[in-house]
Amino acid sequence: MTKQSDQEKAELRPVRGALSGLVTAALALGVAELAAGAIGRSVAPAIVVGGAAIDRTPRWLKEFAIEQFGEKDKIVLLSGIFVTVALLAAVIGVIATRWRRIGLTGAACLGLIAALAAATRPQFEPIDVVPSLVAAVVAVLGLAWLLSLTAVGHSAGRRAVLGTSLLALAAMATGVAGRQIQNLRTDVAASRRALRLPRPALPAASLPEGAELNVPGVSSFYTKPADFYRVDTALSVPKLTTDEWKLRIHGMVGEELTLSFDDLLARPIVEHDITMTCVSNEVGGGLVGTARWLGVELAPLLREVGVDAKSDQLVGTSVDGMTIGTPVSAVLDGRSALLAIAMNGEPLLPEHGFPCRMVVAGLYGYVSATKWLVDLELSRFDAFDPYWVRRGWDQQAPIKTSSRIDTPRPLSRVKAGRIAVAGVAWAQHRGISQVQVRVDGGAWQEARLSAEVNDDLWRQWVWEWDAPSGSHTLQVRAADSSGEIQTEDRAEPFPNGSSGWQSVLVTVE
Ligand SMILES: Nc1nc2c(c(=O)[nH]1)N[C@H]1C(S)=C(S)[C@@H](COP(=O)(O)O)O[C@H]1N2
Ligand SMILES: [Mo]
Repeated sequence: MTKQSDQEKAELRPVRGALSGLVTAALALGVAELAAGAIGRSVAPAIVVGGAAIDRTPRWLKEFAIEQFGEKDKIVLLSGIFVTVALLAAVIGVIATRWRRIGLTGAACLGLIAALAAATRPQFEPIDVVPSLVAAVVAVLGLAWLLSLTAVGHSAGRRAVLGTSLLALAAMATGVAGRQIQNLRTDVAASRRALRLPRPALPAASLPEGAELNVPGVSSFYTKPADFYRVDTALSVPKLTTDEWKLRIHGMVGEELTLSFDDLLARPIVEHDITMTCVSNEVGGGLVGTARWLGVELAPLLREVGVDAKSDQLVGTSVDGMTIGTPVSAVLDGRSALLAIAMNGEPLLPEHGFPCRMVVAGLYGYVSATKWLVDLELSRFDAFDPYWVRRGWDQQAPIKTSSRIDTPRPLSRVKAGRIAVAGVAWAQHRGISQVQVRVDGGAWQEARLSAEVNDDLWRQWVWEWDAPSGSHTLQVRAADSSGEIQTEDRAEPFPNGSSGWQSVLVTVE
């Protein structure tokens, strides 16, 4: 061997090391995906690490992420995890070319960290650490093997290229196969297709005339399921079929009850129109939507199991361990409170809680709307803090009166003359009685409201404006049915929902 090629080899070493680290990490993740498929649980390393990270994300970071990435925040987090793992794997690979032991230990540690993360997940079962442990073993063996190929001797280079390619292929094959197995084992799409929605014994009335103002640019009265905002902590959409689904109702009850999906369908089916809102909605924000929900009334079910008079909190738990606490009094006071199975005539979309979720009129989603619901426990507010309450949000959170300008859009340019200023307003379970608009801080003008359908729904509004040229600020405010006008005081969403009047700046030319 010539001196020159020796030198070349030394220069190439870090590159080979980094590549070996990367390919081994990919293979470890691929095999872990297979293992997750084999045990039939959504516990691939990136998922458990991401889930653990979400649960520990400080509020400022969460708010920043939602502001920057919106509903793409989960893709961003997962990508961040993969990039981090790739960087660490490359560094470990380089280190391993010089200090084999340290490198291999590093590789094992990555898998062990994931196993640790798995063990902290709410629905943890011991078997959930298996994919991460398998990843650790594969990482160590794979890296050691690749390093042994590149180490010494004639045609080490060629063997290294072959070995690396082989592992890369195996990584892809195992990853894809693992995913496939997971999808086949729990075929949510098939379960959803197979679900024949029952007819409601009590259908919702069709919309009265004038419920929809048909002003271009205003949110449609019913929000399409695909356009409906999505807010949850689930890194991968929980998979649950109607066959597997069961709902246990227990805790402070006379007699506990477990329902299968067929049991649920056998009960009287109702249909209710409800506008749902997220507590994280900023003034003027889009985390609000309306749907026609099909499902089973919750109040009769609670009466059937016999709720202890001392129980004041109904805790819903989802299949992925989210907990949400709802006042028992709200569920029993006659308002719409449903175990919903469909939205606007279609089975729930997987991301909106298929096959069954809770919906309660008048309460923010984090205290009422458990998706992928599998457990209802009658408890007490002083005995149990659900997920968001543990993170400082209020135990109880009725929706605040709010109004939003949908058109003209903020910072848009419009032509001088008559234009429609329009939007929506909501104060669920109290109802909206009035919406007012003003320009540049002038006198408040009455907007025309759409026909009221029920007090759990938003109303559209419109105000005709003779827009003079120049820059103008439009403001809106609404009053609920008691006549109380929404407060001007600005509040951030934390800890019980935003407040304040929305201002929209437009340029008229
Ligand atoms: N399992 C589960 N259910 C959940 C959540 C969640 O993170 N996990 N988020 C809640 C919140 S904060 C809101 S606002 C609503 C949103 O429902 P959507 O995504 O169908 O619009 O779901 C609620 N139900
Ligand atoms: Mo929410």
